Amino acid sequence: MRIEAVELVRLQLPFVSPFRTSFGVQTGRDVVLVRVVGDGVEGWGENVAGEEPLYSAEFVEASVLALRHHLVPRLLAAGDITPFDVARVLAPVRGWEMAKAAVEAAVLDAELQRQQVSLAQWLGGTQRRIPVGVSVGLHDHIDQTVTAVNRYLEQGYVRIKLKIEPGCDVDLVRAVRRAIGPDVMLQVDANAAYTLADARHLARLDEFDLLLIEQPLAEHDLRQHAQLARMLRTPVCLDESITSVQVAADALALGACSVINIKPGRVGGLLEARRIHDLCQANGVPVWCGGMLETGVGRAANLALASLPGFTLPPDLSASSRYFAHDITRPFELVDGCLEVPTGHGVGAVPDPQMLRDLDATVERLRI
Ligand code: NPG
Repeated sequence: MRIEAVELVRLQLPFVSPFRTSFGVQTGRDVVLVRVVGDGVEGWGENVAGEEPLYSAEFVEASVLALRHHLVPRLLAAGDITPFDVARVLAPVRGWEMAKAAVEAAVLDAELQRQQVSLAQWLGGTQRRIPVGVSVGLHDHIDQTVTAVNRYLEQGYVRIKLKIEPGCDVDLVRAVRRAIGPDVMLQVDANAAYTLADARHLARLDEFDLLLIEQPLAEHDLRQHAQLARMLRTPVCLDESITSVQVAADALALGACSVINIKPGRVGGLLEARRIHDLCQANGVPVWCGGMLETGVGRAANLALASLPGFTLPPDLSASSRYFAHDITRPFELVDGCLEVPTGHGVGAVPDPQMLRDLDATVERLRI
């Protein structure tokens, strides 16, 4: 298809409650959506960059510049393209995986509207309903985390992920494990907050039968993750470190992890995400779909990805109401602990124009 115009749609969406991780507190999202128009169809993609460069180097303000000055002009100049061409067209620009992923998702959405097929079907998804997990942020007191965890379990979530940081780990996990019993799936996420010197301390988590510990060390510490993995019984999962299928292959070869969290935004798009899935599936490595506090636009695309057969662990894909009083798309709702994979053409979730107006979304239109 030929992309005739691209819009950058920007809006502020507050959270129902603040979300705290080892790298900071977030009270809402500064959302950038990419809308592409061409061949009589439109497509939407979500840029998941955060407001500050704390999770990774990419952040919203800068990724808008990358989109406006470097990525969108290349897309508009590319002529007739398929979704497979997007990554190649954008490759000369280094970095900006989240911005690139938003562009690719928007082109995929538009192309699949044209082909009248859903993203899940096109990707090769096999699951229609996905049992989902929830990510629980840090609180000031352990009791508050336990209360939040109990509330999420009552709502039906099948797996709990606890954010941890130095000073808020072993006692927290012990209290939560005691409260929920031995059978509920439980995992922790450090967001790169530890060093290898903490290895003996982190080994104290082994007794709580965790599914995994996610990203204990810094992004580039693959060799040190391999050393740590040998010292823990808890499986090590990587998130921030895995920025491409090539890094995934290196990490597995080094023994840096035995599980991978796949996020399309972190790896530059849904197609690279699927390559990581395929690599892991071929090597018997379990994967799960991570989340970046997406609106319905990104959530729908993640659900399609998470419907692929190798996604054997529950994703960080909660109901829209976990984060937002009003999502910008139709809300995703939990039914018996599951979210339904969208079946509409393309990504299967479109922003509601009235919601965009109510939120004073700004629209910047770029064309050749
Ligand atoms: O449910 O979408 C969700 C959020 C899941 O905890 C979650 N995401 O490190 O995986 C993470 C974390 C995150 C949040 C990362 C915000 C970056 C920004």
